[in-house]
Amino acid sequence: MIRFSDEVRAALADGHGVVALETTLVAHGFPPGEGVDVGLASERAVREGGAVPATIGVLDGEIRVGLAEDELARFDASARKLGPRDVAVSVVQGAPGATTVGGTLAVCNATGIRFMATGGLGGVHRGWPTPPDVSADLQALARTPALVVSSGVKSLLDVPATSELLETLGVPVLGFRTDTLPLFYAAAGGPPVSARVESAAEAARVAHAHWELGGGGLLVGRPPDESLDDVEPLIEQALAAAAREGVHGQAVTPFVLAHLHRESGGRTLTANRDLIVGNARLAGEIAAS
Ligand code: PSU
Ligand code: MN
Repeated sequence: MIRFSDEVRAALADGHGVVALETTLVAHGFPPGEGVDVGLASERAVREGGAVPATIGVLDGEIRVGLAEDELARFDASARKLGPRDVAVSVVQGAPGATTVGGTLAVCNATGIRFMATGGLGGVHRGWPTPPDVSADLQALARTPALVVSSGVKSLLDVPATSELLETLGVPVLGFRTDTLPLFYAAAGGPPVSARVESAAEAARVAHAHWELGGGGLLVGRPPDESLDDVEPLIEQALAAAAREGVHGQAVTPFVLAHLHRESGGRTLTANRDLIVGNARLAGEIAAS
């Protein structure tokens, strides 16, 4: 049911650092074709960090851990979005499936991969409990002994509420050279992290100690290198447009991202790509140490 690339299998057997990468952002986070470039750039960044990338998704009824370029290109907008509960169904029914952070972590749990990188974690949606939408990413992170590097949580969420829930779930939230959780596009202004770390090696030591104690997942928040501080009004505009047009559930994120990319003249698109690649590099460094 699970098929590893030769490289990932060898890396896991040798105890070499391996960093899992998701396919939902490849399939649904960028305009057609661009997601694949972001995925490939992330893989290169993990290698630059000193680790082996393992991009994860479901193809032809198998969970694939480590994908070739032509396989990665099959994750387009027609792929199903797979949260933790959807992976088994996608395998049995043979439908191509792009794993979210939570879906990817479910595969990490099954395969012993301890590190992952992404753009933004899912979490508590604004206005909770209407809609009563809390991403399965949070529970998957709480129960999986893996460290996820992100630039905080998705920009369209209720970030303080998500931060509270991460505390409830016992997930350490480490700020990478910052005291606050990055707000995805913006570096500053988020809720406080539970601890600050100054280096990849320090993050790795904290993760190791947390797992020795029987702990599960950890989040490392890395601020974007270039902070975009004027996106919040566009996010509110995009969410209002989504509500007006009856867009809900899984369709909200792609709708909002497309709106931001359009209304910002492409600035959020560049920022999104850069932060994902930067997070992959840092995850590679942490995995390597
Ligand atoms: N952040 C982005 N773009 C995305 C996602 C996050 O900027 O496409 C994806 C990730 O795969 C994340 C998922 O795991 O959205 C969460 O979706 P939901 O809220 O439906 O659980
Ligand atoms: Mn959701």
